Amino acid sequence: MNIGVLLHSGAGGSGVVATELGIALARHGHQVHFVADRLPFRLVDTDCPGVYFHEVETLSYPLFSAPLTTLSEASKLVEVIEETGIDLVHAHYAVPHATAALLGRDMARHQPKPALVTTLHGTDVTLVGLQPAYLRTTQFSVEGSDVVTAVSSYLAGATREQLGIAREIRVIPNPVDTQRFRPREDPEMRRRYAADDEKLLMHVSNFRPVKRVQNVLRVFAQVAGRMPARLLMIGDGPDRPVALQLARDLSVADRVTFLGSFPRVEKLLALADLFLLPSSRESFGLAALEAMSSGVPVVGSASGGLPEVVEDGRSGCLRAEEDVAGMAECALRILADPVVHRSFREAARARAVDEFAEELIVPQYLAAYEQALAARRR
Ligand code: GMT
Repeated sequence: MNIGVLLHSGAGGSGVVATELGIALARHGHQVHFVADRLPFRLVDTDCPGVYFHEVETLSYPLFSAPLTTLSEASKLVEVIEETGIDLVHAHYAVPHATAALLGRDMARHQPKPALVTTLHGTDVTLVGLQPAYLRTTQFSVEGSDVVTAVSSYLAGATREQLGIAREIRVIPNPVDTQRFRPREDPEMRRRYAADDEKLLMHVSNFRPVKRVQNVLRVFAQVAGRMPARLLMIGDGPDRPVALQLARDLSVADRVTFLGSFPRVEKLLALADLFLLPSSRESFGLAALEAMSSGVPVVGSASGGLPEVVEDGRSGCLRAEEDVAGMAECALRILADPVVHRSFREAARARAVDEFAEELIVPQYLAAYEQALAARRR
C-alpha cells in the first residue's frame, strides 16, 4: 500500500506514534510518505526502505499574522498524491491534519481519491479541538474521515460525548517496539545519574501543564526524604522553568537532573527503577508504555486512558490526580522491597509485550485501512 502520513513533527506523543507506526508499516513492505513541516522527531533512522519524507513549506507574508500551514500542508499532500498515487492518507491529530487531508484529497486530480483514516490522540479533541475557535472544524474533520480511530476507550467516549459525534470510532491502542524498549543492564551508564545504592526515578514528557511536572517533583521529594534516590527529567517545554524552581524550593535540586529532549530514550528508560506520570489527563500515556516495555513500573494518576495501560497494583500504581502523598507511598512500597519491585518490573514488561507489542497493533491498523479503502470504494 502507498500511505501518506500527516503528523506533528515535534516531540509530542502523536508524532512519535505516527512515526513509529509508519516505520513499522514500511518494514512490512508498504511505502510510507511522511508529510510534515520538519523531519519528525523520531524519524532518525531514515535508511529504512520504503520511508519517504516530504517537507511542508511554511510561507510568511506580511498580511498573514502567522504562516497558513494547514493550506501549505494540503498543497504538499496534493503534490504527493499526484506524484506517488497515495492509496490512503493517515492523519494523526484531528486538527489541522485531518482538515488538511480532506482539503488535499478534494483538490487532487488523481483517481481514485485516497481513503482517509484519522487517529485521535487526545489533546486534539479534549483540549484544542473543543475550543470554539476550532470546534466546527474538528467536528467536520472527524465526520469527513472514512475511518476514525482513538488510542483508548476513554478517548473514544470523550470524543463522542464532547464533540457530539455518533459515528463509529475504532479503539486501537498505541504500539511499542518491545525489542527497542526492553530491559537492559548498563551499570556504567546508570552511574552517570545515580549511585548503585540509590533508586533512579524518571519522567519523560513535553513539560506541558497537563503533565503536572510539579507533582513529579513533589512525589520525588517525598520518596527522596525516605530513601536514597535521584530523579532524571527528560524532555523540555513550557513548565521546565517552574519545575527547576520547585526542585530548588523542595531542596532536591542536587538530586534532580534535567536532561533535555532526546529522540532515542530507550537506553535511558531501561536505567530507571520507577517511572512517574502524574498528568491531569492522558488519553493513553505512551511514555508510560515505553517505560513498562523497558521493565519499569509506573506511578501515575488514575485518570483518562492511563488505567487502560497501567494495571494498578500489578504493573504500577495509579492514584487520584492530586494525591501526591498516595503516589509517593506507592512508589516507596514498590521500591523498598526487592521482591515486590521485581514482580512489578516483570508485570510491567509482560503487559507491554502481551497487549501493546507492535506486532499486535500494526494488524489492527491494517484492518482499519482495509475498512477505509472499502468505504471509499462504496
Ligand atoms: O502528551 C502530549 O502532550 C502530546 C500529545 C500529542 O498529541 O502529541 O500526546 C497525546 O498522544 C499520545 C499518543 O497517542 C498519548 O500517549 C498521550 O497520552 C496524549 N497526551 C494527552 O492526552 C495529554
